[in-house]
Amino acid sequence: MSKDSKFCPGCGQPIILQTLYRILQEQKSEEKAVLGLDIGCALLAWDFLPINTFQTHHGRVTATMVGFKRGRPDSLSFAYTGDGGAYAIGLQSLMWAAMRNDPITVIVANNSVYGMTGGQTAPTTMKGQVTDTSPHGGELDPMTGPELLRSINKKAYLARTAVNEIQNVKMYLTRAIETQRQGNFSLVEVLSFCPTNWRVKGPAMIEFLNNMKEPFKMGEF
Ligand SMILES: Cc1ncc(C[n+]2csc(CCOP(=O)(O)OP(=O)(O)O)c2C)c(N)n1
Ligand code: SF4
Ligand SMILES: [Mg+2]
Repeated sequence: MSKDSKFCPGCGQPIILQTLYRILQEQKSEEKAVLGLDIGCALLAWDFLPINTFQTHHGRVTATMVGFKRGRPDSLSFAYTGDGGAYAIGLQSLMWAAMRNDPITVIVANNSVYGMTGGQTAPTTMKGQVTDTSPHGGELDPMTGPELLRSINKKAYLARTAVNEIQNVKMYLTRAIETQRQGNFSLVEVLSFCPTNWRVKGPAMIEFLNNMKEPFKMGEF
């Protein structure tokens, strides 16, 4: 089904990608799908699934996949990105895609840090969360992407779940794909394990993820 993973052991991102692929298989849509990858640990998915992929620059995957969809309106266009790529450097193009109601599906793996570059503070870093660049704990409430986009697009499908709620990952991604097919914008944020940068293992990893569900509300918005 997929090639060897280049993600760290325990990373949540393969769960998201495998779930997406399973849905595409069930819908017999693998050939229509194109997966755009942001820079960040998303790039480790470049040959993970047997579907066509695009590699883009950091924060540029939404704009790239909007362009792809315009060129190939019959495709299923996915922008796969980390929280930093979506809500920091890529926020402008994400907001404009939502404002224009571009019919693509954005999937955000939210691990609350800049994972690939060593775990620095991101817009999603939680109040009190210690990172290398917030040694005394994050000072702000984290940015909540789906809630923000709701205020600028009433037709979009916007949801948040977590990699340890696999049924919802599948259900929300399915609804997001259906939304794209109907011609509207969709975004699913998935809270995802980053044991390497959280510097936790085993049960502590699950506890960390579950604690994220306090500032990041689960559900459809
Ligand atoms: C224009 C640009 N700025 C900065 C970087 C360095 N950079 C690479 S990945 C990354 C952070 C990725 O964090 P996130 O988007 O949350 O993805 P994650 O690795 O956590 O999955 C940064 C800052 C870059 N590659 N390009
Ligand atoms: S650094 Fe974190 S997000 Fe990146 S592959 Fe490793 S566990 Fe996954
Ligand atoms: Mg991240």
